[in-house]
Amino acid sequence: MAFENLLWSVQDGVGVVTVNRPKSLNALDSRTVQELAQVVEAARSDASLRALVVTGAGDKAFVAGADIAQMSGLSAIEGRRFADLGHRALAALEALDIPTLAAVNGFALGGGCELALACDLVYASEKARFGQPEVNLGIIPGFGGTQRLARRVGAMRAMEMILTGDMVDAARARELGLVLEVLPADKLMEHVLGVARKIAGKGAVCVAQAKRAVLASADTDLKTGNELERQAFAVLFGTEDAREGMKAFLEKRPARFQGR
Ligand code: CO8
Repeated sequence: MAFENLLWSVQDGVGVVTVNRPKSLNALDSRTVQELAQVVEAARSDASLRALVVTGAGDKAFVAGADIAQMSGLSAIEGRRFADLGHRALAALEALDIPTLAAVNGFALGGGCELALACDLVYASEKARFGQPEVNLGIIPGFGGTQRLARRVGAMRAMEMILTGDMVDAARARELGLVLEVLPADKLMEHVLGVARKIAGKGAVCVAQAKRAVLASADTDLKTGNELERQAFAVLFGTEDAREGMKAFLEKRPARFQGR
């Protein structure tokens, strides 16, 4: 796949998508968001892909937000369309069966913070800065930030970030629960790819079921969520991977999962 504003590579079943507009700190214009949606759709229909890593080009930014130059000319209707485009792309990213990992290598602001929030696992370099600075532009987060940030860090902490527009550094982002781990800049990608490969080596069906069940916990009552877990647990006993995983344990050898 070739794109104007993204780089795309696949190695050992792990896809890496890099937002590549370094001159504007990888800001998301509508074309870039459309291309992200295309990558997500391709990832969804490629059974050989086992994990997806999202990062930004250069050493300064992950994604510094939506492209303010493009956004400045939007009417209310066009603003709504832009928000719809972003929401669709991020919802599709979140809904992928494979794990998604954000390698936040610099500024993750506005739509960039929201892109990271739509990923399952977020790792950051020491240089990363997170923020929802939309209030400084007279707008609010429009790619799911008010919802996903509040769910991930709690409503009051999300409120502080969204109402002040202040950035938080990587260490604070980790304290808030926005980031799992902070790594030296030159170790970030290696670490994230290592985690991606580790998960890629598990059974794809149980990874997908586990991901769905955990995601459901965000907006499902406990009783419904626990029932969903029991259903998924039962379904997995019909897979070859479950036979193989338990057999391999009993035979004291590594499991060879086939994803079925
Ligand atoms: N959009 C467009 N261009 C940008 C953006 C951006 N978000 N961020 C940086 N750039 C450009 C700058 O204009 C500059 O371009 P040029 O060299 O042509 O002047 C270049 O990138 C480098 O940036 P700076 O010179 O500003 O670099 P600094 O190191 O001085 O500052 C910052 C870095 C702090 C990241 C600063 O660039 C900044 O504050 N950027 C804007 C961050 C921001 O406000 N992001 C939120 C945007 S709004 C948003 O994301 C809403 C999402 C949902 C929208 C829903 C639809 C309605």
